[in-house]
Amino acid sequence: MGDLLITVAPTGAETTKADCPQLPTTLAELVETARRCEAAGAAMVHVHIRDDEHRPTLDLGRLTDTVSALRESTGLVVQLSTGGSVHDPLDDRLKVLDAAPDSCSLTMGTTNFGDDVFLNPWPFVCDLYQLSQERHVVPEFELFDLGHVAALHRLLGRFGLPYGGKVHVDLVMGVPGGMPGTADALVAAVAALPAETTSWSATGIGRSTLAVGLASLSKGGHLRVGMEDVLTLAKGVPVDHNEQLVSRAVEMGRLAQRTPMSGKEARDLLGLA
Ligand code: KMH
Ligand code: ZN
Repeated sequence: MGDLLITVAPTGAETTKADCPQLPTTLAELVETARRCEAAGAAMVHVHIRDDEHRPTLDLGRLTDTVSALRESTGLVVQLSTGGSVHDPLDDRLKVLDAAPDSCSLTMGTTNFGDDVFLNPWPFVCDLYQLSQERHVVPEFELFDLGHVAALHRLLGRFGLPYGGKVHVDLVMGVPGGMPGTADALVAAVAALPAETTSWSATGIGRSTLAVGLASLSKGGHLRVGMEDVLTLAKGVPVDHNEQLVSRAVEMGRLAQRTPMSGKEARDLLGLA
């Protein structure tokens, strides 16, 4: 029985193919990545897609094809990003649910994002949450800041539990503009989570990846890793394939006496039918 959820976030919307040719941006590359990451120990994939020029897109046809291809080729829980890129309009981000993924990310508030702003106004958060309930998509609440934890209390208080009855949270730490990727910040955020929370993971951006991963394991949390969040294994050592990050997460889990869960076990954890 697995007790460690490892989510892989293989692509993201921020890194260019020109800067990082090994980033999986085509559907074929994404499927190959997903298969290898599942074999290495991942149970969920957090998906951003790209167009033919490798630019971030929320094209509905491509999203739908991506969900189908990942379902055909893997047993992973397929989570589509509703965050997209900082340039995506809110309406397009709502339409992501038309692609009928198992899960969607749902960020709980606006945050400075490097030099940009990642916009998540409260009415948009409410609309997206209610849409996820209607469409039977399980949200993963993305918390970039302690204020987002408070917003999650408010959302659950107003609209009740997500589809499936489970509350799964991901702490996204170390974004320039959000909470820092430190053990202290993780402990504070976990202590403030709503009582309804049934599982939580954490990811540390860039160099905070190891500090956050180890802190998460020591607090009994789950792990998200991937090239969306970090592009090096150590200073000056680039990630060649997302599988390396998943394998490292498995190894960190092994030291903490945790066993990676399968996609099926992850479905139970997240309340997916
Ligand atoms: N690309 C970021 C602006 C999500 O996937 O929901 C937002 C993001 C969060 O990656
Ligand atoms: Zn994302």
